[in-house]
Amino acid sequence: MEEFYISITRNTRVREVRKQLKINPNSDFKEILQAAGKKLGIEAKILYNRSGAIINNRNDIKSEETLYVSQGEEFWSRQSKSAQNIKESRTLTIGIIGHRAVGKSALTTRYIEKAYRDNFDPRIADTFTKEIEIKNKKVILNILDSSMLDEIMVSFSDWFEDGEGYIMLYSITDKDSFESFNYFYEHLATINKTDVPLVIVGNKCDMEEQRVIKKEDGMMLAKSFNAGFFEISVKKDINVTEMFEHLINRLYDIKYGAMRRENDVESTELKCKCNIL
Ligand SMILES: Nc1nc2c(ncn2[C@@H]2O[C@H](COP(=O)(O)OP(=O)(O)OP(=O)(O)O)[C@@H](O)[C@H]2O)c(=O)[nH]1
Ligand SMILES: [Mg+2]
Repeated sequence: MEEFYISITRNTRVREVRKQLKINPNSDFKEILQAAGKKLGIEAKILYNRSGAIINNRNDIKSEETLYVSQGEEFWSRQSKSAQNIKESRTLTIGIIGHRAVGKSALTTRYIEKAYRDNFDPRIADTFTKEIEIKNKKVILNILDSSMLDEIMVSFSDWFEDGEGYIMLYSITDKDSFESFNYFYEHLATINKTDVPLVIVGNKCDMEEQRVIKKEDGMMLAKSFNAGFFEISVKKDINVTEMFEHLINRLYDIKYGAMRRENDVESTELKCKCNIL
């Protein structure tokens, strides 16, 4: 049996972001249950599938499915509303899409941990969470870090559909990473996600001497996708915060604010400090 991934989420009526869990060929059911609980920060006792059936055998777990992790309570849809501990917090979920080695995980780490790791550490797809403050309100930000080392299906699985906005990341030093965007955009269309806030981002602008994608080409592409545009360097921490703030504020306004949705192309006017490096 080969390893595969499933999505897991807490067993609540309020929809929460799903996390990826790798199922190893040799792990038994108890280990899977423990790993699921650890990942969600709870003590896992029961696994339910989407229709509320209890899964208690490793062989009944299917690749790519979503399982609900319970601490002993009934499947969420069978609970009475009053029995539920509904905690409404504001959440925003951003997916990062991009070709292999463009810096998706480095970008996630830079934003979540304010750190940069220079080693190439191909990571599996995963969800990262950080509490931020917008307009004096606490907001839970989820970042879905996809990985091109996984099957393409993992990146566009159920889990990835939780994105409410997406960063499409390429490297200014890698032509393939730029050209793959049409393909990614088509995939976004298949999950009905082209009408959400998008931002096209050219990373590694500290490597000016190895640039193969002109800034104008990035801007043009962003315009054609009706998306925002930034050039950044995760390594040198250039424009990373600005880019996230731009996307987060747009998402927040659409989801929680009264502001009408506007085209995003004005962000192209943002100066990229990379050019003067
Ligand atoms: N010079 C430079 N290198 C960077 C920058 N951002 C990331 N890198 C390097 O690029 C390599 C790939 O970064 P990752 O974050 O692992 O790439 P990824 O997109 O997550 O790759 P996969 O998970 O394999 O799809 C690493 O060696 C990073 O250190 C940057 O802004 N400048
Ligand atoms: Mg990665």
